[in-house]
Amino acid sequence: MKIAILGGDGFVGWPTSLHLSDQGHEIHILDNLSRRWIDTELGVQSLTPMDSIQERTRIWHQETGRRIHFHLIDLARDYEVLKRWLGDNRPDAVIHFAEQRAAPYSMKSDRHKNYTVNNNVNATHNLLNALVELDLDAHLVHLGTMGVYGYSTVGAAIPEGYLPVGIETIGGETVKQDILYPANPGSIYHMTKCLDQLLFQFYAKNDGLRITDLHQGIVWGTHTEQTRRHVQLINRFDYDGDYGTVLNRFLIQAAIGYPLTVHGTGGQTRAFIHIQDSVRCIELALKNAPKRGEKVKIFNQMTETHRVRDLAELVAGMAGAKVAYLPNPRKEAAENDLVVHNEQFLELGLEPITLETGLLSEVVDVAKKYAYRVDRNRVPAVSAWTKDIAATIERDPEGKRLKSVS
Ligand code: USQ
Repeated sequence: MKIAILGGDGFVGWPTSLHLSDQGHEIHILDNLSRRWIDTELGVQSLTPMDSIQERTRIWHQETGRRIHFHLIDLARDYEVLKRWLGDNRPDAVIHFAEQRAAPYSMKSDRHKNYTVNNNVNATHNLLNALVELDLDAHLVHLGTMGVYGYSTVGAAIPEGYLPVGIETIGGETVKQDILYPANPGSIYHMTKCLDQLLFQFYAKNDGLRITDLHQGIVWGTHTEQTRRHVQLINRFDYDGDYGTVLNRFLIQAAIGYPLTVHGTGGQTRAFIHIQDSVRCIELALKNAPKRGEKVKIFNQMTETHRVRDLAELVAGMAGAKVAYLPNPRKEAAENDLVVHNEQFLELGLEPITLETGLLSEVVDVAKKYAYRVDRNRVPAVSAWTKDIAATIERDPEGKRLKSVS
């Protein structure tokens, strides 16, 4: 297949590009390199040293003889350029990762809120609009989030996208319908993924676009089979307070002797998936496209759920680290349960990699190797969800941890 990977320079986009290229597909990365610019804006860098996208693809060619093509395009702003590229190349599938993906970054300021909404919603809409205009029947696979469901505990398992409901008619009968599970975003970032869902629903219904939406949990780990092949193919690894996600942060904190930064009581339960499984799921989704005219196919792309404080205790026990319980900069339930249906990928043959000490220690080893690149001042999460929360927390003079001022 000829596959366009939008956002193919990012944390999941890059290993997906390698994985699918390895399987013989013709890969085109479309990316505006915004993630690298955001590193510059924030004054942080990936824990792992990343080469330029051109250098990465050169090394891939050197190692495998296969080419990954790179096109510098801003999907949210350059609609005509995107349309021309799609019209000239007519890919069989488009994988859409090209969105600002950090919840804390999306909550930093009014500017960051605007950027996240404009970038994410326009990128998705430009793509859908162009596919229709060009009569291009490419299968669109989108990286969505488990966060569209919210994390309130209702005592029922979360279905894969659709909730069967009975609606009472005026005549008193009950009509059954499958509706999108009620959206309940916890950040501006998560809200954009909820908006994406509506765009997909409309374009699948109105224009017959074939769309798969992957509601992914928190990705952990760093290496995949292909990124291990050469030091310059290494994946990015975010550890900072905006882009680092919880388990990877705990692992790097343990590696550098930084007390593990648990927010609040650490009672939040979240869904997780290893990066290797993430790329396998994308491959499975590609092979199982919906038919024209079918509703959007939704998968829950996660393999297990864990409570944040349990993860902290696990990592602390494994690596001999301390745990710090800090004021929570986010507005979220202090405790929640989470049960998630994920049978579709299991039935398609996914054999989940679950949390096991070997893989956890591998990340700690990577973190130890590159510990010299870590700026400890960038470890605390300081983006507050509301002005009220911002007023109750502050950084200590060394910027090393949050402390309560109330
Ligand atoms: N947390 C801590 N300490 C930390 C960092 C986070 O206790 O140092 C807590 C947060 O308060 C939150 C939970 O861990 O309760 C998860 O935070 P996270 O930063 O790991 O994940 P999140 O902000 O939800 O976003 C990440 C990705 C996003 C993806 C999402 C999947 O950045 O792109 O969509 O995970 S999900 O969480 O299932 O919505």
